[in-house]
Amino acid sequence: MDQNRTQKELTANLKKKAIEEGFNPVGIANIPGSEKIHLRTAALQRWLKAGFQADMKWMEASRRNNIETLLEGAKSVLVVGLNYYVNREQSKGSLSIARYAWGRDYHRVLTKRLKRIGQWLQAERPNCKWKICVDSQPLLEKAWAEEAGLGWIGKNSNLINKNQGSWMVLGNLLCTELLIADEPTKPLCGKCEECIHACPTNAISEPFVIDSRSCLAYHTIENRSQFIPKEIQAKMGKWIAGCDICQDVCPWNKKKIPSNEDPEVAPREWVMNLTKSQALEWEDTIWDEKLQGSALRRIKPWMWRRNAKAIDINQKLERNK
Ligand code: B12
Ligand code: SF4
Ligand code: SF4
Repeated sequence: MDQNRTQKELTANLKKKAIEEGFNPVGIANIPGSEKIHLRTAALQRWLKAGFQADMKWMEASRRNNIETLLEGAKSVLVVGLNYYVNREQSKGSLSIARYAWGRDYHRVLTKRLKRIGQWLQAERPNCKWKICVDSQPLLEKAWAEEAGLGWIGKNSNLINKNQGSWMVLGNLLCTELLIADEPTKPLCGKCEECIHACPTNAISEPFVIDSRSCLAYHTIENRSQFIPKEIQAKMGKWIAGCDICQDVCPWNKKKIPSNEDPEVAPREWVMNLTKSQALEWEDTIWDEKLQGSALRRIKPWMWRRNAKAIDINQKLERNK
């Protein structure tokens, strides 16, 4: 069989495997990537120079500029999306928790499934090396997802898929096999600027660019200081963990998005019904139990109490003009 045909079959079967693992969309990009990857890497440099990483020092790792530093001889990357949208809402009195964290920790879910795919690939191509990257590795995941045709980077800076909106987390399987790449996706935001106007803190400083120093997701999840700045507190609304406002308003998320019935994305009941008094009163041991196997574990018990204290439950969120 000729080489092209075998690579075509391998690529098709690899994607089929990924779909069987519950991923959708899935796509392939070749390394080192197109001109767009250079533009996105330059955008990262501008972002860092402006100080938009706030205290996330790990964003400055120089390896983030070059995917080849993550796996020697890497030639391709399989990029996968896991749709975390479920057709449910939190109860009325609950504090707000971002959807990506309602179910089981996505780092674990994606890593476990990508590992099975990597093992399958290795059985097909015994000389092939592979590496899994989910969130915490220094990789520009959205830029590679765009390159692999999963969707486009919206003005709210999230990756959006035509059929699934932006309610998906991303994972990557780098490998030394040269696979057949997909076409990058064209951007479809058009003239819309809903997300920019809806952000209560003006954190979308210009289209596609998030200033973490103003972002509620940064302050509730990543900020390790004892207090949340007063000007942010005044705009928190009920957000205790993450923020979904710039996704909630996006027209691509208002279409009928398939509700994922996968038990690993099913919401935990406490997440749907968390009151301010519970968040303040739960001891560390209770938090520890609630946060087992959850991405919300990144928010330490003292941070939950800090965030809850900062929330005025009667506050109404205002849109930026
Ligand atoms: C740091 C980080 C954060 C920071 C900074 C956010 C940010 N936008 O950078 C904080 C803590 C604020 C954060 C928040 C959230 N995050 Co986050 N985060 C990351 C992380 C670790 C790195 C992102 C990064 O590289 N930022 C650096 C800057 C330079 O990149 P950027 O803003 O994305 O800029 C790109 C584009 O804007 C584009 N660009 C720049 N200029 C231009 C111009 C044009 C014309 C175009 C088209 C594009 C473009 O190029 C840039 C480089 O790729 C990734 C995981 C990873 N390893 O990639 C997850 C990740 C981006 N986060 C994710 C999620 C789910 C979230 C939240 C939705 C969680 C929540 N609900 O609270 C929010 C969303 C907030 C928002 N509007 O972005 C998902 C996004 C999935 C998706 N569908 O896109 C990721 C991919 C994690 C994962 N593995 O699934 N996050
Ligand atoms: S996550 Fe919230 S605070 Fe951050 S950019 Fe989006 S709307 Fe603004
Ligand atoms: S709200 Fe509009 S501008 Fe923002 S990401 Fe969605 S389509 Fe793009």
